[in-house]
Amino acid sequence: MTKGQSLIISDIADGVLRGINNVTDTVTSPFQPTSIRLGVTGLSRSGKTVFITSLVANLLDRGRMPQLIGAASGSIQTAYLQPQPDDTVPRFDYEAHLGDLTAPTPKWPDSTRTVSQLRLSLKVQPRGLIGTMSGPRTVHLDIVDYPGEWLLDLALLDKTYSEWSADVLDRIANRDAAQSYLKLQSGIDGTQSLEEPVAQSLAHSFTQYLRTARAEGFYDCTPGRFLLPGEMEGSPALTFAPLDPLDSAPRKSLWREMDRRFEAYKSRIVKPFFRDHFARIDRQVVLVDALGAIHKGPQAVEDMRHALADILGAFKPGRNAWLTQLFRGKRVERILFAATKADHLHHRQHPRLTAIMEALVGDAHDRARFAGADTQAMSIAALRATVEETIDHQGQTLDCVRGTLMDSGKQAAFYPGELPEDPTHLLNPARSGAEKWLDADYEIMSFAPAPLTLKPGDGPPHIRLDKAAEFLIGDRLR
Ligand SMILES: Nc1nc2c(ncn2[C@@H]2O[C@H](COP(=O)(O)OP(=O)(O)OP(=O)(O)O)[C@@H](O)[C@H]2O)c(=O)[nH]1
Ligand SMILES: [Mg+2]
Repeated sequence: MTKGQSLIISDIADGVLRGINNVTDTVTSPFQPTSIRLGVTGLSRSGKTVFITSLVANLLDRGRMPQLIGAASGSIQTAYLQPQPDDTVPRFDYEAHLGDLTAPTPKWPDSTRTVSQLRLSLKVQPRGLIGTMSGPRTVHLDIVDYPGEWLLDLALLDKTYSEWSADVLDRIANRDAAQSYLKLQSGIDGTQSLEEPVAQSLAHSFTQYLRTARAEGFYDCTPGRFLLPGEMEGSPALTFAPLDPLDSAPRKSLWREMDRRFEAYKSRIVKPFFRDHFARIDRQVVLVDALGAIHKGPQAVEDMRHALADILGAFKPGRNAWLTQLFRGKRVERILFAATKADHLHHRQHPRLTAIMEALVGDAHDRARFAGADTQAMSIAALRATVEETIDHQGQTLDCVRGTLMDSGKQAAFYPGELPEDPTHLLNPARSGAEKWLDADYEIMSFAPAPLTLKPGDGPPHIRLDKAAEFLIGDRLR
């Protein structure tokens, strides 16, 4: 059998398995437990870990969830954590993250670099006549945390190594951060036979470039696993880099081996992620640190808009034949785009942030809708670290937020600047390549989480987490 044939057969097998899962998913009576799989994603530092931790804490103790109808009406009777059902997926370390956030000197949780999962089960007593007759039912909520960068890798599936290399080299040609890699690459003859140290130094230098690019605010930093290697670090499937395309290269040459490793990355890393995690998601929240990008400047905003469009492309069955096969008969039903860390802004500015969020995902929004998903944009803070304060400053009143600064540990009131009412005032300069915002500077401070004293029955303070939960899963909890 040729390589091509075996690939096709494994692809069909994926599709068949998916089909079988669908059948078991849908044949559930109202009396059996149902499960919802909620995907939580976003680019690195967008707020995934804090979101999940606070969501779970606020579902366990629902005193601050009035907008979650099932909580306000009392339909949700109890909620409890359970061992998660997927034996090979790391458990989301809820207790450690909550411990960080609720310690006497609270701190933000550490960065997480891989996929993880948590099961929260809720006992729900449906309202109304039929509901009361049927008694309480159990809803298992499986929350899956995965890096948004991994969705960007979907685009690699459509490309050969040669096409990918040409694209990447073209895109990074004028970036300062890439010059050292480009110089190294241009001195390499891909037809030479493979020497592992050469492959490693190329991969190392390319990864260095990706890291710098990420820090500078570029979001098109694929292959995603280069930045978040997890347990794959150092493996051949992560030891490749783009080389100038060649018409032909001899067997055992560096170029041929890079080609082979690129294909291995696709089949051994990208596809299993989509098959085992992505294709099973029912509801999805995409977290976006829009304020962070605005603070970095127009180029970061434009780049984030592109990355979001690519991320959301993954939710459109039909874009990729292999994914369509995998999704057969199933789709992500609801997608929430949430601008996180809204506690950096006085609530008066939240509608503006939401409008920017809506405009940022504009293209992506339509694409997802096209696939039949319900979508919504919102501004939220999963963990509120500030209080609002209006101060007089040189005869002007300023709507500020007050919190503990990360750097100094001191309390300070802070005015972040005024977001424009019309989001195009931000997005247009970004799109047309402006280097700086013309009429304003948007500051952003890093606030430490505030020490908490929680009343019994209350979860941690947040902004609109209940509304987000209602949109995502509320219909199943009434
Ligand atoms: N003020 C405020 N800051 C937040 C909030 N959520 C997240 N942050 C900040 O954003 C940082 C990143 O949050 P995480 O939840 O760790 O983000 P993540 O997406 O899990 O990050 P990675 O695991 O590195 O991909 C935190 O360390 C906080 O500084 C929030 O609701 N309010
Ligand atoms: Mg995280």
